[in-house]
Amino acid sequence: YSPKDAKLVLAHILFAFAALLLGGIAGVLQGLVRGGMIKLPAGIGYYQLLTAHGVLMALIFTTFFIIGFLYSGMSKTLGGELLALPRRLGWLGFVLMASGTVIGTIFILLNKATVLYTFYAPLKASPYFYIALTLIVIGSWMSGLGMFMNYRYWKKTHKGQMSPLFSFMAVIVMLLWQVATIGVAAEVLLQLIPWSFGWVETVNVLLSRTLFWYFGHPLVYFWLLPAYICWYVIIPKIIGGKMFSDALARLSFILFLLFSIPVGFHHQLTEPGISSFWKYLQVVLTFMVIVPSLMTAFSMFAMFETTGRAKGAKGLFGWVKVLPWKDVRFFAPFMGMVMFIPAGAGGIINASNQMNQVVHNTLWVTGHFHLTVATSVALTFFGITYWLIPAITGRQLTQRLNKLGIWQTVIWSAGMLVMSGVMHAVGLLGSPRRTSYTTYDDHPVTFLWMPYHVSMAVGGMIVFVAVLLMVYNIIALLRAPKGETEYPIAEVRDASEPTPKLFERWGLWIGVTVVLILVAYTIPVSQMIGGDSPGSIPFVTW
Ligand code: HAS
Repeated sequence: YSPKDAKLVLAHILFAFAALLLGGIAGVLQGLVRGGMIKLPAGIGYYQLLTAHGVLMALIFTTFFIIGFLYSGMSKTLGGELLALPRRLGWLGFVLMASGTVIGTIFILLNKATVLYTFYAPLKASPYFYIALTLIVIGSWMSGLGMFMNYRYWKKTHKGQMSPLFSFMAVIVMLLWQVATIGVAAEVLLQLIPWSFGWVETVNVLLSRTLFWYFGHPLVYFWLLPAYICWYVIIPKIIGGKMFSDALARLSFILFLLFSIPVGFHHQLTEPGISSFWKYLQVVLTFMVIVPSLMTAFSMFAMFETTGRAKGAKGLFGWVKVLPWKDVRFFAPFMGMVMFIPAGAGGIINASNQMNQVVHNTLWVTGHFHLTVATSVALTFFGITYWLIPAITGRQLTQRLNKLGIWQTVIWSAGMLVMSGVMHAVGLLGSPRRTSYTTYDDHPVTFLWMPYHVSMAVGGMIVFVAVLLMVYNIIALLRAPKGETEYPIAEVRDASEPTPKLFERWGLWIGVTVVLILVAYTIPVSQMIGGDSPGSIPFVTW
């Protein structure tokens, strides 16, 4: 593996795990506060810790890990080394994002940015927190630009050839990110920074939340799709099989590009000021974005079964027996896949308007995203880390480390299962999300919820043990004996259909994406800007 590229990738991955550790500490502490089990010293607040937890885990751990992983696969599949300029852009992106993270974290720790990871108005942070976020977004754009350039060069020099699947998927992920972050950039630059500096007195809350969710929903697919890259491209190789279909994989990613963005209103179904027609339209589009996940589930089952049969497995479920259960590179992402079945079902419940009225703003939603991003996605990222670090640093994933990895996966899965399961249950009993013990959980009326909150904290402590073990494993991976570890990239099954050239007509897919966004957002956003949204009071002074 190219040593220069290895440095860039490793910097991202290690930064990501440093964020995971800090975010994990904040996470377990806020869980204990919420369970009424500890009191925080030195004026530290529950919401402050919750902000640190959400920002460091959901925004920083994921973004750094994803950019590092995508760069690694581009280097591997586009000729074995990145071009000089894309690599330099990668470093520029890293420095900007890292500086933004440090500044942002300082402001959160100073209690000057206690605005939660969604940071939408009317909660107000110090302007420097928003500037820090801007640095992170601009940094990520630099990295995305680097990847697009490298990909374009490959296409130019390989006229008429289909690009390697990993790189195709990486480009979709970064395109999705590029289009989505325009929303949050507009919110931060045009609304939050001027407002927090005091240059303007009011802020259009409805518009700010809409711009946030225009970004916030594709954000969740920005987390999910790199995990899908692992499921489609890496896992078949690890289990000694082949990919089910290149065409199906590409189509599912294209559908994510089209349908991830015009769906933000499903986070705003209880929001006054958006007419039910536009909510309805975006709910329909939300159900469209479920399709590529169902295609992925089908593809995974098909890949497991064809591989199993090639190995001589018999019967309906014979393939289960021949899977490499003792290999953490498979086991961790597989646990992620299994958990994604209930996690996805929960998402479909959330998206259904009537049921959303029951679960919105309850701990059910927190349970949903701990199963999706913190279980399915995180476990897949851990599974990747176990081979990626040794593969790029020229070391071995020893049997001992593999075993520790399996333990770490089991502990993480068990803790998350307890925590998320309980969150779903107590959410249905009406327990609100993002509410500290002292806000009203200590009121006698809430006695029904308290045992659940204590169980959540216990689940959180189990997960924290897995965070510590992961950090230990990473240090051990960096010091593992020298040797070779494979960067696993699967081939496609011989019997699969050829991939239509149409799938690489980028202009077409970007064009359709833009049209869908315009259809879903133009009229409601113009109503918000004009101040004539149905039933809303859009201008609030805070
Ligand atoms: Fe979600 C809220 C709807 C997926 C994350 N979601 C959130 C929030 C986050 C989040 C962070 O419609 C909270 C935001 C906040 O702070 O307010 N979500 C959905 C839907 C899906 C979905 C329809 N969400 C995700 C993913 C996330 C994520 C993925 C992170 C990575 N979500 C919502 C809605 C809300 C929401 C509403 C707002 C709620 C509210 O009121 O506030 C879908 O994409 C899900 C589709 C998934 C599937 C599952 C396919 C299964 C597969 C696994 C196959 C397994 C195999 C192994 C092969 C249909 C691919 C099997 C082997 C065996 C042996 C069994």
